[in-house]
Amino acid sequence: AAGGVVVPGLASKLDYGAVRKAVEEVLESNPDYDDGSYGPVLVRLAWHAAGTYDKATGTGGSNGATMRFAPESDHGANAGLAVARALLEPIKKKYPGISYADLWTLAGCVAIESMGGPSIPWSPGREDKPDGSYCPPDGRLPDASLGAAHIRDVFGRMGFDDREMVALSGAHTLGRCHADRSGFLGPWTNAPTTFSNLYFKELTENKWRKKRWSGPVQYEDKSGQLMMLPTDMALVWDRKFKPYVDEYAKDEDKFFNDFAAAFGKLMALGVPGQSP
Ligand code: DDH
Repeated sequence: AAGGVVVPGLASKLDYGAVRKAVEEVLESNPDYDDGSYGPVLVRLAWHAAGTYDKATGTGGSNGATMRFAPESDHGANAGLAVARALLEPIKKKYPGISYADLWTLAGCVAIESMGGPSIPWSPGREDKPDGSYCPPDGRLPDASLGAAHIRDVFGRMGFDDREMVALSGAHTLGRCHADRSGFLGPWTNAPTTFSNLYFKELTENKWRKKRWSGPVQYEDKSGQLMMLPTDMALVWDRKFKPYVDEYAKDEDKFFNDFAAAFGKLMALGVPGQSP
């Protein structure tokens, strides 16, 4: 296969359609989990595997699936992602020819597509590293308590521009915060298992105020049911981010197109033959 597939004979014979189907089948396999879908946590696994990339040194990124190992598995930002890794384990057993790194990223893309999102460009070719000595250092993923400068530091390090940063942030239309994982609490939208531009609509059309509680600073709407992180609010407070938020709130097709390109680029960072 094209793109330097690393398990010759195995990966080239692999039926990626069958792997995709296997991922689709686990998404809603447990109605008691969160909002009834593992989709959001699978998207988060794919993003945290990839979002450690550092363009300057070529280190980190989804290639390697180093989050299987300590110390990366224990990094605070990755709390809760063991759920997603364990969910994919039977699929890895059934299709041993796919690397963990390919499986995690593919599962994130399939989850987005199955929840109604755009189709994400994805190619195989990631190779698993053998141990934790390849883990990226802690602190490469964003800190939700910070602001626009921090978002630009972190995503600029991966090679993204302002528009891409806002587009990627739209993934928060999915899923929720868990007090026992990040300390934050609640979903961003009332449809957390449907991929849409609702996050941007909530950001621009709803009213947000600081939540009064003993937890970390977060924002809530009048209902008290929906939330925003400080980094989410930074997108409306920053003069350069805000126009993209407005654009995506108004034009879901534009959001889908930009998100698909940016998420596909994220999945490819540091992957031999795929990274810019
Ligand atoms: Fe996120 N995210 N994220 N996020 N994220 C959380 C949950 C989810 C930040 C912090 C948090 C992206 C960007 C940022 C998803 C996808 C993406 C949680 C809650 C925190 C905190 C975790 C928990 O308690 O379970 C910050 C900060 C940023 C930032 O940009 C500054 C991006 C780019 C993506 C992406 O996928 C492209 C998803 C999905 C979730 C929901 C997970 C779940 O279990 O539900």
